[in-house]
Amino acid sequence: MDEPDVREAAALLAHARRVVVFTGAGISAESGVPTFRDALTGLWRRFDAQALATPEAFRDDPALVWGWYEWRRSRVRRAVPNAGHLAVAAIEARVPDSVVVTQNVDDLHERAGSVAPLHLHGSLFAPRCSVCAHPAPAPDDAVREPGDGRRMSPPRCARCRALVRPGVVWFGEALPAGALEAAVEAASGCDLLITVGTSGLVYPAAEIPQVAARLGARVIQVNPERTPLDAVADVSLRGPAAQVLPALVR
Ligand code: BJW
Ligand code: ZN
Repeated sequence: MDEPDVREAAALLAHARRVVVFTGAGISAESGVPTFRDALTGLWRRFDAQALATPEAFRDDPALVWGWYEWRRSRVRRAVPNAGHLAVAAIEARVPDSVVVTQNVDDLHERAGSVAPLHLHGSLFAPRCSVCAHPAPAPDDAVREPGDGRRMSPPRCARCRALVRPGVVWFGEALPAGALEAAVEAASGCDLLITVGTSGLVYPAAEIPQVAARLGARVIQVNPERTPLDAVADVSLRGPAAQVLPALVR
């Protein structure tokens, strides 16, 4: 991480009035939650996205899909927010007009103190009916905890008896309209967007930093690797979020 770049980014933040923090799996990596596309540890390197993260996968093998998400949920339950999540909450506290937009399905922003982050890809903690969308309680971890890849039958809807599904957004599904609209509106009106720990490959979420840049906001990127979002970033801080973000709010 280059010191002049950190100073430039800290100055951009100090002068910003309306801030959007846009996060992806990388911000939770240092909490032990695996990302999707990292070379060695990414979930999509070990698991087949088509067989786990599509509506067709759930239709064809609901127990495989439910068991995999229960395994992911149990891992997140054991994880704790890191210094990156805490720094995001500190930015929110410092800049009254700020919005956290996350692609993550974990709850680490909330547990770090962020108020109502917008979850573009849903949540591991909000299962719902696959037919009538009635919300279902997240199962009690103490009762059943699946291992890596263990199949598990999903519960049934209390209202219509159809299968309950994970409350996440799978490939080919629409994003929650309210969250997406609020995110686009925040990105359109901000003067600074900080993108953290995302590969910027998944659409329409990856539009959010692009919308901000197009409408004149400055963009800071925090990521150890280059991404397609380098093209819209004014400053790219190439380091892990839990080291870089605290340096911006010191
Ligand atoms: C660190 C770090 C550290 C590491 N500190 N950084 C072309 C072809 C085929 C399909 C499409 C296409 N164009 C568009 C599509 C559609 C598709 C899509 O975008 N596909 C692309 C992959 C090509 N999009 C969709 O299907 C979306 N829906 C849609 O388009 O609907 C249309 C529609 C409209 C109306 C009606 C109906 C339909 C939905 C996308 C849903 C994405 N879902 C997932 C899974 C969620 C559930 C689950 O968790 O299982 O969301 S996929 C996965 O990717 C997850 C993430 O939120 C998302 C983004 O990943 P993210 O967060 O960027 O993670 P990584 O792993 O990619 O990157 C991590 C980064 O962190 C890396 O850069 C590291 O370097 C960095 N890092 N350590 C900081 N310590
Ligand atoms: Zn139902």
